[in-house]
Amino acid sequence: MKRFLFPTLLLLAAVACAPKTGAPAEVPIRTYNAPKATGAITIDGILDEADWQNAPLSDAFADIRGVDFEPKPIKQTNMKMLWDEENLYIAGIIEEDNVTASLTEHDAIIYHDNDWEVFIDPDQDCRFYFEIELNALNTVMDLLMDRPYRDGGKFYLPWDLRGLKTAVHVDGTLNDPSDTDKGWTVEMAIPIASLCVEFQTPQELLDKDWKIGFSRVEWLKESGPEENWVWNPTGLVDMHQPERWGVLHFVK
Ligand SMILES: [Ca+2]
Ligand SMILES: [Ca+2]
Ligand SMILES: [Ca+2]
Ligand SMILES: [Ca+2]
Repeated sequence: MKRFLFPTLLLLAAVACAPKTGAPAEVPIRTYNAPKATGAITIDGILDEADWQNAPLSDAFADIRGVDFEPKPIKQTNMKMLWDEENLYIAGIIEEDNVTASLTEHDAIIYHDNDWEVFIDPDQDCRFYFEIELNALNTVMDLLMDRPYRDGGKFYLPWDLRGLKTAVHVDGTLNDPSDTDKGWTVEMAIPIASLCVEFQTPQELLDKDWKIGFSRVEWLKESGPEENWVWNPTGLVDMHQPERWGVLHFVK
């Protein structure tokens, strides 16, 4: 009996990762070639480390429904990534003329504010992946998904990304609409060991490419609907399409 178990699990994983009917057949997948950091990265929201300056700037974020979808985002968003043996480092560069944030409790539903969102599936199997959201007050929501909602997935909000460090720098004034801000920057250090929930080692994870999605929720109108500006469009208003996220390649 035991020898049949492994192929069955593989089959389940393949089914879980297949795109569903009704969604666009093909979405171009972006790849980011992340350099290895040569020095320490101080998580203070300020991207003045030489490593950040040398890291490539991502493509500008587009509407979640597609790179050519109209209307296009009216505010620029980019990201950068770095890595070392301990951490994945993420920088978010978010143009914003009116930086706002209200939520202060850990694990609040952060996308009710304008936010910055990261989705990570290190082993690319569309199961057991991570979602991290934060606002301009650096309030974090982090959770673990067992699989996408479309496959009956459940989220586990009490899960916290052990050792996660995040910081935000506001270039302007927070919650003061009387002036014009330039934007906000996010700096994150994500311990690779804390993403090993499927019996991998950090080195095993670093040996291969990851799936990674970035999204920015922007409430242009208070009444909504919200804008979803993303690095790799999924083709529909739903980030929980892991096979359509971009690829993180670790440059060795
Ligand atoms: Ca820094
Ligand atoms: Ca996974
Ligand atoms: Ca949590
Ligand atoms: Ca302001």
